[in-house]
Amino acid sequence: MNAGATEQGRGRFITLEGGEGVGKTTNVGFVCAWLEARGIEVVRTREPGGTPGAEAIRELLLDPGRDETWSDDAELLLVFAARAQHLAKLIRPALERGAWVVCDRFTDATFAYQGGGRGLARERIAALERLVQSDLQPDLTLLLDVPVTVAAQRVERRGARLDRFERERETFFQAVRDAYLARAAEHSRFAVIDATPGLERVQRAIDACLEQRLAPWL
Ligand code: T5A
Repeated sequence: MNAGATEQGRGRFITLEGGEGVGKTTNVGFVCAWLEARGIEVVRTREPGGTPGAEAIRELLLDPGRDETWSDDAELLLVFAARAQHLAKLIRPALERGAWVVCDRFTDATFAYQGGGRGLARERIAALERLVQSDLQPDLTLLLDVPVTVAAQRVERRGARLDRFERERETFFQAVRDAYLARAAEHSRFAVIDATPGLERVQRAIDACLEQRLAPWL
């Protein structure tokens, strides 16, 4: 059995969440290195995406240059189509062989963006969550929380072409942040990390959180 696999042989599922530019991608690497240093096999992945088919759906979702805009329902279904493929081809097989999966965004992003941002009813999202995931949920979710103005400055400083979501208004990002914080208050698997300070301080906070929250499984 891999180091870190549970008695039943299943690995653990860790997700990183937060709005645009809060530092998820940067810190997914930190979490993977933290686990690998403890001898754990880690699969690093992201949503939307993670498999060739799901990455193709990601392109459809993020491309700002399309003539035809997605309806809110079409966007929701595309997100879950990508997730169904990702779960079937990558996440579930990895967990079943005892690897740990570290994923940049998962279904909490759907509740935050399609629910909070677009205003879709939570029950509609929850129905698709049940259909696609059954009872699979992350074991730990790190929510990187940053005021929307600070996150916007980071995205701007990075200087890359803005995707379809990054072109939304500030009220959209505020609604996304509020939805994430509300969700974190409801589910004990969340740890909220203040990601406003410099990277070194943020990673010290993540390190302390992983030490505490993963101790029972290591
Ligand atoms: N989406 C996704 C939905 O609508 N529904 C869903 O269900 C799912 C799964 C995906 C988009 O899809 C939407 C949400 C998203 O809009 P994405 O590219 O995966 O897009 O997500 P983004 O948030 O756009 O990813 P980014 O790469 O822009 O942001 P990250 O990953 O949070 O930030 P990162 O690590 O790239 O850092 C941004 C910049 O800040 C610096 C970094 O060096 C980088 O330059 N930085 C810091 N600077 C100062 N202090 C710190 N502490 C810093 N941490 C990072």
